[in-house]
Amino acid sequence: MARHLGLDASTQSLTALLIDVDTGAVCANHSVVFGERLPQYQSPKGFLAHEDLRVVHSNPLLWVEALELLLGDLVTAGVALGDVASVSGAGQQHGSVYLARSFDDVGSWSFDRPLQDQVAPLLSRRTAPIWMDSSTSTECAEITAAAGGEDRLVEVTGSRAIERFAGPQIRKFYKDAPAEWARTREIHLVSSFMASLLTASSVPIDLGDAAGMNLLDLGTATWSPVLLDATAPGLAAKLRRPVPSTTRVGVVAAYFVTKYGFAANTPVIAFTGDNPSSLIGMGASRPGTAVVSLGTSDTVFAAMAAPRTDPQGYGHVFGNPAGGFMALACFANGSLAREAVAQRFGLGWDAFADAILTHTRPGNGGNLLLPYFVPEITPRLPAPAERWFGSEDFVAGREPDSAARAVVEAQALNLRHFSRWIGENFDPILVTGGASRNPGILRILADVFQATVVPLQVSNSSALGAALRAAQAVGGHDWAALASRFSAPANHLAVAPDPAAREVYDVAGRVLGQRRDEAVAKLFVKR
Ligand code: XUL
Repeated sequence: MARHLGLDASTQSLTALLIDVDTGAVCANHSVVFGERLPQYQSPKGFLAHEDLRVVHSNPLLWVEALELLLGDLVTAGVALGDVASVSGAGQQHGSVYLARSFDDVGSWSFDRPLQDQVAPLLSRRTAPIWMDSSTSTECAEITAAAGGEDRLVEVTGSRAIERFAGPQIRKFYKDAPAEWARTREIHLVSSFMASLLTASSVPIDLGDAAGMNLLDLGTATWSPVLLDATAPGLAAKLRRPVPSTTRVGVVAAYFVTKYGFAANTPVIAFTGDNPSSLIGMGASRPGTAVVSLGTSDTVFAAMAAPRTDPQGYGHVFGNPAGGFMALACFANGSLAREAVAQRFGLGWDAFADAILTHTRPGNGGNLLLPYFVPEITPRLPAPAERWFGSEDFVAGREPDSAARAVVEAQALNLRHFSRWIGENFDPILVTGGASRNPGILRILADVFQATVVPLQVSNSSALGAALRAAQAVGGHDWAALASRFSAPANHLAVAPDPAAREVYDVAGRVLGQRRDEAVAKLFVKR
C-alpha cells in the first residue's frame, strides 16, 4: 500500500491530506473549518473570547469533534481509508492539554457515547492555552531566574522563556489552580493529544514540538531536570520522554477502524508541530532554503546545520523532523491582521491584490501601519497596537487600497527584520499558507526581501509534511526523493523582485523600525 495520510490540527481548522507515493498524487485534501462546522464551541477563529486579551484558550473537545467530522467527510467523499498504509500529523505548536487520567488507562473508545463525551471526563483542565496566549510574563521571569538566567535558558532550550511556550503555561496552571494541578496525571501538546486520540493510548511528544516548551535540553534531547523543577513540582511524572519525530507510536484505534474503515493495525507515526511539519512539506529539511508561512500566525523558518540562537531573543530553535534543528520566528498578527483590514475596508482577496498591484506603489507614498491588531509575539507587545501614520485620508481610514498595501508591507518588513539572524540572502524564498496564493502579497514579499518568492503546488504544507513523514517512517524513503515528488514549486506563480524597490524598502524598514520601537517602549511590560 502506497497511500499515507497527514493530519494538521491548526488554529482554525483540521485538515487531512492523502498522498500516493507510487503515483506522486495528492489523492485527497480536505479541511473542517472550526468556525463554520462547530459553531457551538463559540470559537469562530478556533479559540475562545476572553476579556483579558492576553488569555487565549481553546476547547480540546472542539478538536475531538473536528476529527470525527473530518474522517466522516473523507468517507462520504469516497476516500478508502482502508488503503492508508500509515498516518502522521501536525498540530499548532505550544498549546497544552491537561488530563486527570492517562489515555493509557482508557485503552479504547466505545460506541456508547460521542467521542467528545468520553474525552471530557479525562480533562483536568477544561481549556487548553494555545500559542496566542501571552499571559505568563511573571512565570517566564520566575523560570528564567530559577534556570540560572536568560543566557543559560537560551543555551539549553534554544529560546528564552516565552509566554506562549508550554513550560510557562504549565507553571501558571500549577500556581493558579493547585487542586486541578494535583489531579493532573498527563500533559500533552496539541500534536501528541491528537495522536493519542487516534491511537486511544498515551503518545509521547516528539522532539520537533518538544523544543517549543522551554523544557527540552537540545543537547541531550530529553527534558532538562533543572527546567522541570523550575516549572512545577511533580512535572517529570506528567510527561513522557520525548521521541524522535520518525517514531512509530502506535496503531489507529479499533474505534476508528470500525467506524471509518481504516485497516486494523494501521501504524501511527509521532505527530509534530505545524512548523516542523511544514519544513518537511516544503521540501526544506536541509539547510539553505527559507520558508515564509502565511497562516493564522506568520512564520519564517529554515533548517539549521547547528543550533544558533537569535541575539535579539525573539527567535527559536525547534527540532527538525528529518534530524537536527530548525530556526523560526513567529508573528501573531498574520492572517488576523490581514483579515481585519480586508473586513474593515470591505475588500475581497482579489480587490486586496488589485490594491497592491495596480493602485499603489512600493513604499505606499509614506503611508505606514503598525499592524498589531492582537497582542504581538515578535516584538513582544502585551496589548494591540494598531497605529496608522501618513496622509490625512489614510489615517482617517479613507484609503482602502493604501490600507491593503500598508498591512502587507509592514508584515513583510517585520518578517525581514526579525529573521536576519537565521541567515541573510535566502533566494528563492518558498512561501506557503492561505495567503501565499495572493499575487499582491507575493509581490510585496519579493520586493521587500529582494528575492524570488515561490509558492508550492500543494498549499497545505503542514498536512503534506505529515503525510510525507508517515510515508518516510514506514517506507524508508529518502527525504529528497519525497520532496521532489510532492513539494514541487509552482514556478508559474513565482514572483521576481523589482530592484528599484530595494532602496524604498530600506527607508521604509527604518521608519517602521522607529515606530515599532516607540510602541514597544510604551507598551512593554518589564519582566
Ligand atoms: C510557532 C507558533 C505558531 C503556531 C501556530 O512558534 O507559535 O506558528 O505553531 O501555527
